[in-house]
Amino acid sequence: MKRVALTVMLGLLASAHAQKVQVPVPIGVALAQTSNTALLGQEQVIGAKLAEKHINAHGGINGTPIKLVFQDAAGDENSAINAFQNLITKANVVAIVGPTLSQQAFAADPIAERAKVPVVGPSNTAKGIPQIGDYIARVSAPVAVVAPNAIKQALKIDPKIKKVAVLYAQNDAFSTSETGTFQDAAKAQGLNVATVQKFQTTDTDFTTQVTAVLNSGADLVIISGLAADGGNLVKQLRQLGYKGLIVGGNGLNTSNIFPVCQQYCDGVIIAQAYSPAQPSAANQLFVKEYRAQYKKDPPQFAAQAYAGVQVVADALRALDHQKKLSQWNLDDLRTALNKQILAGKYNTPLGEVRFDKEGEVLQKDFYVAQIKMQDAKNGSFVYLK
Ligand code: 1QQ
Repeated sequence: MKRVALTVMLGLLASAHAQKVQVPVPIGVALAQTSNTALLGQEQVIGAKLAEKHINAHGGINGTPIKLVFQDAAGDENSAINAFQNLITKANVVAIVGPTLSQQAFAADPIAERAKVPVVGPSNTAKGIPQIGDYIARVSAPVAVVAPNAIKQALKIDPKIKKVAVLYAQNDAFSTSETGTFQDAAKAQGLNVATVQKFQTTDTDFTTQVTAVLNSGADLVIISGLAADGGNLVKQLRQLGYKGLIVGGNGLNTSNIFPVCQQYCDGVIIAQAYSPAQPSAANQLFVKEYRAQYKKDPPQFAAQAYAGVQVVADALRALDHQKKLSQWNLDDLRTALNKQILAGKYNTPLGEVRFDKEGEVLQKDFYVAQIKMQDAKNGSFVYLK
């Protein structure tokens, strides 16, 4: 009797370690589906789902379909940690695409690192993300590479700009990282940083900061925050009389800010790591499929989430060629998948993408867009030359 019980127990222990890879192949997606951060996350969910549909319509992983397992990571650290834990231990995913914010990545990515589960960050742009661990890569180019392009464009539009007011959300890791880049880039362009103002991503009243901006005599305002706070800040800057150009960072990079700043969104300049005009076949297919469903061009966050899922699927396909996925045990596959992700080259909507040995994305083309509002509701991102 005792021996039977022991054998059963040992068997259970062994099976936990020799877990097979499920079919369809589960890929975790931990994005902001609720909270204010969903203004950014919604577009990512759309991109990830389009990738799943496209991949499975084209034979999946050499005939085996993938299945995205969504866990809402909302906008805070604990929700992201819970989402990661569920995906890793309950859903037995082979990899995770997420979370939405760098602030969340610094909290949740170490969980995946310890469990040896590869993470592909779809929108984490703060400095230091790939360095969280060996299993952490990102398809979202860092602020240092993307953000300075917006300042160059602002100077092209108005070469007389001299004084800059910089504002940032001090409770958000991405915003503090991006403002550092913006301030360095402004100085490198010979601009005078007249004032630096802080706020919280939860703030709704920016009277103090806007007053300081107006008093500084700045002729360029640069904002690093998220969508709701950033949108409100743009609106209040205009309502209180600021007339100069505004550069918004990546946290404002969504048409979901239109209902927040309405007609006052007009003219905001935002650097882009994606363009619908990127000429690769992979992108033109993505644009076609996105337009068919949403009747407009895909935004950056959708393209990056699509690329994140695609990277995982392409890497799985390469491994499946070596040994059918159903023959792997899960732990071994996760480790091999991480290596393969870093080794591969991917034709994505972002263009050709590779990774350096730390998991930093290597991507060629960057862009700048400017918001054009037709009225208080309808607008678009117009790409600048
Ligand atoms: C980050 C970001 C966000 C603004 C993306 C949604 O770039 O947190 O790193």
